[in-house]
Formats: sequence, structure tokens, C-alpha cells
Amino acid sequence: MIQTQILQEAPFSPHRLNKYASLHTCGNGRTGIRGCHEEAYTDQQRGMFVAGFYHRANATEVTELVNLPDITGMRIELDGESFSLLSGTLMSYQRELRTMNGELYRELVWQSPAGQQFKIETRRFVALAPLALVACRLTVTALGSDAHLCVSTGIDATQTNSGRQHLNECSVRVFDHNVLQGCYQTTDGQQQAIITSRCVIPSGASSSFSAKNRQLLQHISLPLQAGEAVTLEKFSWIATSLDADAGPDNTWAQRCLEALSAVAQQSYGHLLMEHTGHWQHYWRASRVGVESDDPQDQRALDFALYHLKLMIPAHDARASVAAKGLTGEGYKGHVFWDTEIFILPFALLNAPEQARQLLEYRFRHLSPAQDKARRNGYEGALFPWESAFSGEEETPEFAAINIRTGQRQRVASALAEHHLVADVAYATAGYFQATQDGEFMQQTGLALLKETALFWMSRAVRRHHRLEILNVIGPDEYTEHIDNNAFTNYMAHYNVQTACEYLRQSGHQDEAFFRRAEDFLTQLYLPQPDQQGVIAQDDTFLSKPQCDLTAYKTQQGTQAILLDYSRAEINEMQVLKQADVVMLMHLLPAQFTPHCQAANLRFYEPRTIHDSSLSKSVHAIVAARTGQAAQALQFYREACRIDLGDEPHSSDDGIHAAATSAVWMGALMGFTGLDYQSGELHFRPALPQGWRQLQFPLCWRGSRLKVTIEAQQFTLRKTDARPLTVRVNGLSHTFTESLILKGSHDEI
Ligand code: IFM
Repeated sequence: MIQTQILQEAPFSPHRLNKYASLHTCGNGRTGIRGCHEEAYTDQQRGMFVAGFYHRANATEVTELVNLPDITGMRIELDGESFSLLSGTLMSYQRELRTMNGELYRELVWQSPAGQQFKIETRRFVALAPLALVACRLTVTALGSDAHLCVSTGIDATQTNSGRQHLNECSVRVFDHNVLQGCYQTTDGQQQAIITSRCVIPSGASSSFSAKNRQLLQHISLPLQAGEAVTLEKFSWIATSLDADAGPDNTWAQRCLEALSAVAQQSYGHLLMEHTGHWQHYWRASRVGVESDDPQDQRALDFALYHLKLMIPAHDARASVAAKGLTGEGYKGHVFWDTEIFILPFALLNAPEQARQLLEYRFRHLSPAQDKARRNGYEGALFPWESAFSGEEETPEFAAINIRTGQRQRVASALAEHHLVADVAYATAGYFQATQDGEFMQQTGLALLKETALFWMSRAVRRHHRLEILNVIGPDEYTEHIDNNAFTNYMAHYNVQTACEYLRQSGHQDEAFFRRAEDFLTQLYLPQPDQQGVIAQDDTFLSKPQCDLTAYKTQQGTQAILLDYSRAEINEMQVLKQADVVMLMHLLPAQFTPHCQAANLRFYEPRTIHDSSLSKSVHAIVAARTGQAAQALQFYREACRIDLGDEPHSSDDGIHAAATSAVWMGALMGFTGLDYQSGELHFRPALPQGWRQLQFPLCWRGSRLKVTIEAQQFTLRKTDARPLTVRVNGLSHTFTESLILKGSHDEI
């Protein structure tokens, strides 16, 4: 059994309710349930989300990932007193997410205000198979004298997305005196959800039911004998109209009842055992092991891989990864470039079929992307900056209101943050390099590459006797509407170049396309390094005044600078929200010398606040690759603390999905120098001080590899005997089953 690190919340703090609700989410890539306490707290934001289940409440609202009716809440009364961590006395408390099997576990001893002590244990998991199953268990022991327990639980459809109600309650029923079922429909009538729950209650318990104010509840009442543990198990089946076997026929609700009844024959313990087996399979296939002086490094990696499993909708190519996964309402559950650039590499090198699906998500939405390009006067495909289920642009037109001025700030990303187009192409090329999946290339990849390339060719304009890309936003969102953003121009160039390469290889005949592409490639302006090696982020960046960022850097992630300056003012200063040129160095390292990479890191980092969670890890990677191991480790550990750090509200509305994947990326692409975009596996090991060993699996072109890096040895093992060529520190090695290179990192 692989024992991964547990994620403990200790001690209980009401200030961290929502942070831990996000971190302690249980899920399976299809359903995510926030790790809220069973009992209610005023500020606690419950959440259950199903990948792809979006809805737009009305024309003035933004499409959101629907927060579904809750099934985890329980009102627990002990001798007539409501159990709450905020009343009575907490004698002991332990709450942990067991990442080895995705079980959320809590054990505590509570002394009620009347002085009676109870031991309470709660457990839950969202099954890896079947995906619709959620299991919960409550065990209560009266530690002093006999007592009485009342539990009310069921299906609570008062749940909203921060006040917006997306669902109508269509019917609620109780079957056979023990099964509850609620059928819901989005208010536009387009989608349905059926939630079915069943409690297995101890003998001697009595129960009644109520359906009132959108709450369908079972009320269970039973005596507790002192010292005797009493257990209640609750199983729920979460079905939505996205499921393959969903309605419209009216037997769907019946099938949900049957499906639940089949699994609920088994005990929580039995189902947990099976579920643990699935998680163990995942950990055996994907775990990254680090031997480090600081145990937090392993914890961060286990946390990241746990959440990666939860966020990738491996079951359904119609869904992609939301910016907060399925852990909260943040960013309305929308999909950004985060998926292709931060999350897809993990899928690609562990379960390539999942990376393929993530690309198929874009391919399915080629048509709306082409429409968006046309509407804006371009050719090809302009993928939306934020997308959901339909593939339409979902970026809100305005950001939150400025309550001092009453003005709303327009969000320009949908209009100008076009680099996402090249990011999709970059991921497509990377997928093919790592898999050589010709079928994908024919059916999906070539169309993605060609349509994205066409976009750039039509997007560039002739100015100063060259082609330029004007009025864009690069990854650094504090700098808007700029010309020739280095990141965008280089990525667009890469996009068109790669499209040409693959289209030619496949025998594509469109000569007019190739001529136009050649013209684009030779004439597109690519800002060059100056004498110090610095590449201008855009045409005007270097002429703007610098700003002392010390105060803001200490509060990074909070966007504190926006309290002192308007966005328009920030736009006119050398202030970066997140890595931009440094990001480019990370994605296309082969195009820049190590000296140039280091120079840009040195130049831009002091100008970067890291207000975006996507920034630190990228700095870590570039620092590690340029031989600055100590600085890299510092960036890396700061990146790991984005969700795991002490800040009590850092993750209230969900974990940072891309930053989480970047914990994996930082370890591999930074400290082992892993790069695959060119079609060959490259390593340049540079373990930081305090890391004795780093070990991880990789899936490369159908082979399963195990990489082990130690101070004096680099080992690659393979499970098949096909010859493979890899490059370590620039030197080519071909091997069949294993490659062992002895010596320090520089020597091998
Ligand atoms: O995609 C990111 C963007 O780069 C910065 N703001 C948050 C988005 C979602 O994570």
C-alpha cells in the first residue's frame, strides 16, 4: 500500500473553514464535493459540482458551473443540543484528507454545553468507480452516560452559486421509507440532475421524512448507550443529463434508484476498500517521490497529484478542467489556458489518452472558435479566453464593481488575450511529440494546428516593413493593449511553424497556405535580446517607469496594488502580474540561450508581483534550468504554498488548479530539466540542496519509464525492450531497458 502524505487541518479554526473546504475536496474528475463539515456554519460554502454541468441564470449573468444540491450536510443533535464546533468544548480534534484513497476523515471529542462528552467520527469519499457514487459515514459514541441522538440529513436544494439559483425542483420523493430522490432541472429547462440518497440506519432507530423549502430530509432518532458506538451510513447517487444513460425517458429516475440500491447493499467499509484499490492503482502509476530534508516537499507533490486526479474529467471529452477544478465556484468553473499549458503536461506524461481528450474538448469547439474569429474580422479559430460547455466566449464583460466609484472595470481578455490560440497549438504539438498518435493528428491535431495558424496569419498586420501583432494582452494581465508582446509573437510564430511542419509531413496540399505561412514566418517581428540579453515584453514596456514593488510583493496574490493604483496607471508602469517573457523561456527553452534566459529572469522578476498563482512555479523552472538551484527552490516552495500556505483565505473559492499542476511541473521541468516539446526527451538534472532523490514515472511514446535522479546517479528504466533515445545534459543516449549514468549532475 502506498502511504501518501495526509493533509491535516489542525487545530480547527473557523477562519479556515472555506480554505479547508477547498483543499479537502473529495472527487473523481467527474464529481467534486467540497470538504465542508457535516454541520452548518454561517460562513461555510458548501459545494458539489459535476464536470461540464454549467448553466447561465439569465442573459445578464455569466455561465457558471452549477453548485448542485447538497448531500453531505447533517444536523446532529445530542441530548437535544445541536452539535457545533463553535459551542461546548472541543476536547480533541483531528481532521484529515487521506490522499492515499481520497477519504475525508474527522474524529473528535466534543463536550456539549450541558457537560456530556461524545466521540464523533465522520468519513466520506467520492467513488472512483462508479463515478456517480458518494459514500458518507457518521459514528457517534456517548462517552459518559446514555444519551439521545437525532440526525437530519438528505438532499438540500437551497444550495446556490453565491445566491444564484440555477435549478428548479421538479419532484421530490421518498421510496420504501428509506430512499430519497430529488429531480432538478436548470431554470432554462435544458439540463437535469437526479440525486438519490439512502441512509442505512442502526436497528432501534426511528425515522421520519420531510420535504419543505427545497430540503428533502430524513430525520433519524435513536438512543445511545454509554460507550457504544452507533453508526449511520449514507450513500448517494449523483446523476445528470450529461451521463450516457440519462433520460429523457421517465425510467431514468428509476434506474438511479436501482443503481443506488445495488451499491448500497454493501457497507461503507467494503466500498471504501474497493475505492482504495483504484486510488492505489493511480498512485502506483503516477506518484512522484522526493527524498528531501523538508517533508513539506513530498506533501506538496502528493497534494498536487491528488487534486490532479480530481480535476481532470477523464470520463468525458465534452468537459475540460476548470480554473479551480471541481473544488469551488471561483472563476465560475471556466476553462482557461491553464489547461493546455499547466495541466495537460501532467496528463500527457502520465495518461496520454486524457491529454488527448483535453485537446478534443477544443476540437469540439472549433466551430464557435471560427465564429468568434469571423466576428472579430479574423480567419481561422479564435478560442475563447474563458470557456465552459458550449465553447462560446464566457469571459465576463466586466470585473467586480469598484465600490468607491460605482464603475465597473471592463475585462479586456476576451478581446485581446489571444495567446490562448497558440497555447492550444503548443499543447497539440506536444501531445504528438510525446505519443506519435497519428490517428489523433489526422482527425484532430492538423485541424487545430491549421485553424490556429490561420488565425495568426490574419491577426498580424504589416507595419514598419514587417508583420506585427498589435493590441494584445500577454500572460501578464497588468499590461493591456500592447503591441508585439514577445510571448504572443514567439508563440504565434511557433504555432504557424509547427502547423506547416505537420501539414507538410501529412502530405497536405494547400500551397497557398504554405506560401502565406512562409511569408508570415520570415516577416513576423520577434523582439530580439538586447546587449544584456533582455527581450522587451512589448513595444513600450522598457520605456515605462519602474515602481517600487516591495510592499506589494509581500502581499503577493492579493492584488493589493489595485488599492493604490488604477489599472490604467499600472498599465503605464513596469509592473507585471505574472511571468510573461519568463513564461516564454519556460515554453520554448530551445530558442533562447541559457544566458538570455537568466538575463530575463534577472530583469523581470523584480518587476513581477506574482499576483497570479501561475507565476512562481514558472520562475522556479527557469531559475532551475539556468543553474540557480537555490533561487529555484525558493520560488518552488513559495509556489507550493499558494494553496498549502498559512494564509487563511488563499483558497476559499477553490484550489488553484494550474498552480497545483505546476507543483508537479516545477519538480520535473525545473529540477530534472525535463523537456519534450522538440520530440526528444531532454533531461538536465539539477536537484536542489536538500533533495537527495527524485523519482517519477513517465509515459513516452507508448513506453512506461521510471526516472530516478540522485546526487551521483541518473537512472532511467523502461518496462519494454524497444530502443529509446534520450538526451541528458545535451548528450544523446540510446538504451533498451535501462540507462544508468554515474557522476554528479554536471558530469553525466
Ligand atoms: O488563466 C489565468 C490567468 O493567467 C491569470 N488570471 C487567472 C486565470 C485563471 O487561473
